[in-house]
Amino acid sequence: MDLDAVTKQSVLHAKPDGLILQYGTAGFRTKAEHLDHVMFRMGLLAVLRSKQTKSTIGVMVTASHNPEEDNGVKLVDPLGEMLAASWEEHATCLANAEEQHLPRVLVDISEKAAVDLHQDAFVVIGRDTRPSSERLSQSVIDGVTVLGGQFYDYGLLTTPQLHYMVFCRNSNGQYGKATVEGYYQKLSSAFVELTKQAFCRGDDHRTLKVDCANGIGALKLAEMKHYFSPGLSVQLFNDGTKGKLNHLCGADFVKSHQKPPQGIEMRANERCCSFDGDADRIVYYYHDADGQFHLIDGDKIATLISSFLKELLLEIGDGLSLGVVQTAYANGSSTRYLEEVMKVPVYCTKTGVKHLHHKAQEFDIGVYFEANGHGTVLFSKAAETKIKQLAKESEDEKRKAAKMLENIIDLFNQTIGDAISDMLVIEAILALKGLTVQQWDALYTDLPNRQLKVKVADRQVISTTDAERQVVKPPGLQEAINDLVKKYRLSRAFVRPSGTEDIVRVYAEADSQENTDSLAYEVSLAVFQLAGGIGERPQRGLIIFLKHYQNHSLEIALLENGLWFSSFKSLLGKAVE
Ligand code: NG1
Ligand code: ZN
Repeated sequence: MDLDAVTKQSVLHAKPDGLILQYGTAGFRTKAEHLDHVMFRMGLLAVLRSKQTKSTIGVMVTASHNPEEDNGVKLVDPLGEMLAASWEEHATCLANAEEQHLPRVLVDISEKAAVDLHQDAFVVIGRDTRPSSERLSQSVIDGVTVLGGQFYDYGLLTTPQLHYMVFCRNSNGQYGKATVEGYYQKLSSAFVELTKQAFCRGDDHRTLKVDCANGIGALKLAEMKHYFSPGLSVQLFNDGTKGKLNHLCGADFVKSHQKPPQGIEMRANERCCSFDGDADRIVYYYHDADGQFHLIDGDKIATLISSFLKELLLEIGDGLSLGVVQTAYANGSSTRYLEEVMKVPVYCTKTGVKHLHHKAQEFDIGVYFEANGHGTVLFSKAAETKIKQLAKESEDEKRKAAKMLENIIDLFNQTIGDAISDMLVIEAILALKGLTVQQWDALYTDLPNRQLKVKVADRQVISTTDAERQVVKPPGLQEAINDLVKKYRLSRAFVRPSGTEDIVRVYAEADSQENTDSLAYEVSLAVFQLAGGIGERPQRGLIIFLKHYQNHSLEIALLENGLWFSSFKSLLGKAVE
């Protein structure tokens, strides 16, 4: 390691004094202007990780669903997975090292992780469409080159495409060709093969409206859509030509506000979906004939996919195990349906796909989805081999089912949740089963739920256990939540510090929306009081007051913002006081 060169270069990517960042749920995320040094240092770290694993490592520059002004970075491990937990600590140390300590921290990491410094290093880089992303990815490249690493810059990519590239390269092309073209071809041919049967029946003019969050998904889907048409024709909205990234659109907006994005033309009963800003999440939705909005989130996506897979597994009858992995944010109705109606084992992990992914690897076939629409399906090597063998050798019906599974394996991006890949899987299943979006939605009814954010001085004062469903610290908070939950039917609530935003998240569900909102408010207040809330206190009166208004946008602006009252006042002026 040429530490002098590192020191010289690092001055050009100097760390702002006193800035401390944490490698969180999905890497580092904050305002773009604070990230230059982090990018440079993640370039350095990617080289060390590449030398240590003797593999290609990925670096993705994105802040997913965060506002356009934010940015972020995460490293992708050799199999296309999220960075190993022990290296997250190294990432945090390196990002926070003061300038003069940087060489020592690099040496420390190399020693602790037994990095062979003579080994070659190769890093691949991708970025989303944020205005800051190009400059920041150049800082990553500066970090890679100063440590003597080789790199390939893919430029604009969705996050899951970068994960795919990393795995392709490390599997010597066995997983697929490490090009954008290779990605399009792999997924599209699996989709076309899988849906042949359905489209022969004449159901060959499926259309789907896609809200692309004004992000990278629009560019990539526009390139890809010719590969799978005419079976499926997608119509793109919020394609980035006019609107701002993630602003009033995208999967996160639709899920958290439980309403359609702006900029999409929806007709009654039409199937629509939204990607998030880096196209690793997807949610579906529609308006019914009465104009009521229906959201089909990650939980219902997991349910559709699991029931389809379960049917195919029964047909091949080979005893392969199927499990579903969720987080505490999964709607209680979905868990009940999966366990009691479908008789599928369900597991709960901490928030963040790395946790779900690892749990899902314990099954022959592991389905994992976060309620927000981030998820995929993993097939073990043994399951894949078995399925491939049955697709060649077995008799009619069994062979047909095995062939479908074979194509499904190729259609899923098994490295990480992928909005494009998930969309194609869902469209294939709906076509094959002849299901409408309404029939899919009717599998079960979601319990009313509400997510709120509370601002506190230091969100790390809250620590949790039991897959984040129970608070351990600060004292008294869990007892307060327990007492509040007891007041309502079918109720559940939990709180946890966000790993991507400087807030505490509150989740509540109960038998009615009114009770859910009351519970969410009361829990927010408990957090505010017991965990050092800052700014204005959550206000119950305003929620009740708002019920007299039919305009949902007012209600949402108020509820979503930790500083509820001020945003409310700014919308309606003195009239509300
Ligand atoms: P945080 O901010 O830690 O809650 C959010 C999502 C996660 C995950 C990450 C990464 C919720 C409640 N949380 O994490 O599920 O997707 O962002 O993007 O949706
Ligand atoms: Zn994302």
